[in-house]
Amino acid sequence: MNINNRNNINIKDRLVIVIGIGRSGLAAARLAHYLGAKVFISDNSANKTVTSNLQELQLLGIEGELGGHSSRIFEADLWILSPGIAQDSDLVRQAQSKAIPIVSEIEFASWFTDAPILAVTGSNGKTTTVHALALMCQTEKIHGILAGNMGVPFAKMVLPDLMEPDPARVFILEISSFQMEFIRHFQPRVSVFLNISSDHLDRYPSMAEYIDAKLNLARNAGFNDYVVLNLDDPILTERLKTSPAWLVPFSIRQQAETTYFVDDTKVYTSEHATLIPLDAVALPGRHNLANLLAAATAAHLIGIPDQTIAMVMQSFTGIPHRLEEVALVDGVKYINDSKATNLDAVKVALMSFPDPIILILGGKDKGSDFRELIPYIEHKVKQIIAIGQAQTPILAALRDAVRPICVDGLRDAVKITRDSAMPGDVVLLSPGCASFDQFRDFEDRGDQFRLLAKELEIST
Ligand code: UMA
Repeated sequence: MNINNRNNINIKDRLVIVIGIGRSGLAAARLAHYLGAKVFISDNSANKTVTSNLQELQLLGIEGELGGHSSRIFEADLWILSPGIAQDSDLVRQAQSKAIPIVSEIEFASWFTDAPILAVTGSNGKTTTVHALALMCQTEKIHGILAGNMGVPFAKMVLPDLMEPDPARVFILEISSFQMEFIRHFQPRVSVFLNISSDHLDRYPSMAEYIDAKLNLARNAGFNDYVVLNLDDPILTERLKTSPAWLVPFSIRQQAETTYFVDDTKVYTSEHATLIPLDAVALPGRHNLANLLAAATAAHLIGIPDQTIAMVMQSFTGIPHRLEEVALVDGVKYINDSKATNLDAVKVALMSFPDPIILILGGKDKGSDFRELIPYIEHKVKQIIAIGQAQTPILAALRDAVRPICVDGLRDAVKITRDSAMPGDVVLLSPGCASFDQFRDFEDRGDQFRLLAKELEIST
C-alpha cells in the first residue's frame, strides 16, 4: 500500500494489522474499522486487558489473536504498531524485510483529521504541560481536546470528530519518543520541546537515538508551523536551530526573544505588561514555571488571550501522580510522584521539599545510573526504600550514600514508613523507574500508593 501522499491515503478494504492491543491498539483498530479497513489485531500476550479489548473488538466483527503472533500478520497492506513495541525488535525487522509499511498509532490517527495539532514532548513535564495547555485552549473559538501519551489514544479522539466534525477543534497531544518512531506525515501546527535528559536507555542503544526519536516531532515542520523550545536546554537549542519552522523560545532564565518573560516577582508579556505575579501561580516549583511558560507560549500562538492564560496559571494546581499529596499521617506527608519514571524527575521531586525525606525508589530499571542521585539525597534523604527489579542497581549505586532497604513491594514499603517516619518528614514515592515489573502502569502504581497511604491515615 502506498502511503507516500497523505492526501491520497485510502484504507477502505485494505488489510490493516494492528500489533499490540493495549489502549493504542484498541483505538487504532476501531478507527481503521470505522474507515472500512479489514482489520486484524495481534498481541503476544493474553492478559486480562488484551483479552477484554479483543472481546470488545470482536463485537464489531474484528478478528484477532492473542498469546503470540502468527504468520497471518505478514499478510498486510499496513501495520499500526503500538508504542510499547520497539523499532529494533525482530518482529518489526521481519515486517520491514517484507516491505510492509509500518506507522505508529499517532501517525495513523493524524491522517484522518485536519484540525490543528499542538504537540508537546520532553523528558519531563509533558503531562503537566499538556493539561495546562488543554485548559488554556477552551474558548468560544477553540475547542481543545487532550490525548496522547497521558493515557488517551489520539485515535480514540479522532473517531468522534469524524462522526461529528467540530470546526473549532484543536488537538493537544502529549507525545513520547516511542510514539515518534514510525512517523511519516505527522505535522503539528505547534511542536513544543520542554527538555531533553537521559531516559529510556533500556529501549534505545544510546542517548543519541532517544534524542533523534524525540526530534521526529518536528521532522515535518514547515515554514507555517511553530517550534516552541526551551532556550535553557542546550541540546534542544542546538538541534532545532536549523528547523524551517518559526522558532519560538521560552525560558525561566533569559529574557531574550521570548513571548513571556520572568523576573523575581512576575511573569510579563512581550509588551512588558504583567501577565501574573509569581506568588499567584498555583503550581509550585521552578520546573513547573517552565512548563507553564511553554504552555502559555503555545496557547498564545493559536490566539488564546493573555487573560485566559493567566487564569489557568492562577487556578491549575497540577495532575495526579505528580508530586500529589495523598495523605497526612501523624504529621508525615505522603507524596505520590509515581509519574517520575526517570532520574531527572526524581531530582526535581527531591528539590521540591525542604523537609527530611523517606524515598521509595525503584521498579523496572531503564539502565539509569542511580549514582546521579547522590548529590540530591545527601543531607536530605534519611532513608531509601528500594522496590522492584531495580533493587540491585540501586543498592550498588547508593549503598555508600544512604543504606537502602529492599522490600518486596509497595505495601511493605509503606508499612516500614509507619515506624520510621517522624512528624515533619515527607514520604515520597518517586520511583525513577518504569512500573511494568509490578504494576499495570504508573497510574496503577500511584493509585495503589494513594490507597495504602489513605489506609494508614484512616487507621491513626
Ligand atoms: N506486544 C506485542 N508484541 C510484542 C511486544 C508487545 O503484541 O512483541 C503487546 C503487549 O503485550 C501490549 C502491547 O503490545 O499489549 C503494547 O501496548 P503498549 O505498551 O504500547 O500500551 P498501550 O496501552 O497502547 O499504551 C500506550 C503507551 N504505552 C507505552 O508507550 C509503553 C501509553 O503510555 C499511552 O498512555 C497510551 O499508549 C495511549 O496513548 C504509557 C507510558 O508508559 C503511559 N509511556 C512511556 C512513558 O511515559 O515513559 C513512554
